[in-house]
Amino acid sequence: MDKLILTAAICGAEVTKEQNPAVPYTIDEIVREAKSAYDAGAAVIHVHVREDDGTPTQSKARFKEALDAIYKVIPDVIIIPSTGGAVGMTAEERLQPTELMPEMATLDCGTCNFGDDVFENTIPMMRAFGKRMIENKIKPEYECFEMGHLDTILRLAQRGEVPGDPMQFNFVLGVFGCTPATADNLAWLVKNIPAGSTWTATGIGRHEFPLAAAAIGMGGHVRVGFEDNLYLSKGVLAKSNGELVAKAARIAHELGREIANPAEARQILSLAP
Ligand code: KMH
Ligand code: ZN
Repeated sequence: MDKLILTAAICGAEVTKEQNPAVPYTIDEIVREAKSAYDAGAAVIHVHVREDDGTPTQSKARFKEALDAIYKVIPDVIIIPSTGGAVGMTAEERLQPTELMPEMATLDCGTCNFGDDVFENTIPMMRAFGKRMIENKIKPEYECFEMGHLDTILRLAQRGEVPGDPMQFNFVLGVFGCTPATADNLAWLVKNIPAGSTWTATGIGRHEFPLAAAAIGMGGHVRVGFEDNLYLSKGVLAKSNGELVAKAARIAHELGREIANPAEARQILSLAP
């Protein structure tokens, strides 16, 4: 079994300081949270950015500021900027961070309900995102919120419309309106990915750690962080992303799975060293 890649989704676009005061908005706060996650064992940071007042933005300038500031403190970390942004943003808006030529970026694999909202990812949008990532040599992290998203993205990959093998999937399970976070659903998804692919599991809310434990046992990788869950345990807010990463690392330790450092994670993900 490969070493375990821990990803921290430190910020997201939807969670607020009202829900947990440690949610980062400013560049300094984003760096603080990235560093806490890295120190606890995260090799990968999934980044969204906000205005200082918390408003989500996909501004290229704001992403550049955040990425530069993170790399200054933790130069070897792998950063996966979001092209999902926040519900309601246009494709052009969402694509801005790809102009910075990151080594990876998320690519969302289909339209779905997202709580009371609809997260729009039409097939023409996915083609446009895939084309941009092929042109800019960015490895996508394919985010699947629904079972059908996997088939959609595999068909686009077969046609060469999005980057192909080796593919990295992130199965985000438990969003209200999408596929539930069960081990059964995760197993079905994993069974249907091409040989040689890598995958990460993300459980939303109280499902974060049970799904992480399943993924650790199955040989997959794990994402935790404020984007997905604000609590360390029932009723106890996490003080930092680092606390959430440390908990995932403890579970891995108990299950005998070693944690990958960024260089090892780059190798597992077939990224340039
Ligand atoms: N904010 C969600 C609507 C991504 O980063 O690619 C979408 C999202 C996905 O967070
Ligand atoms: Zn995201």
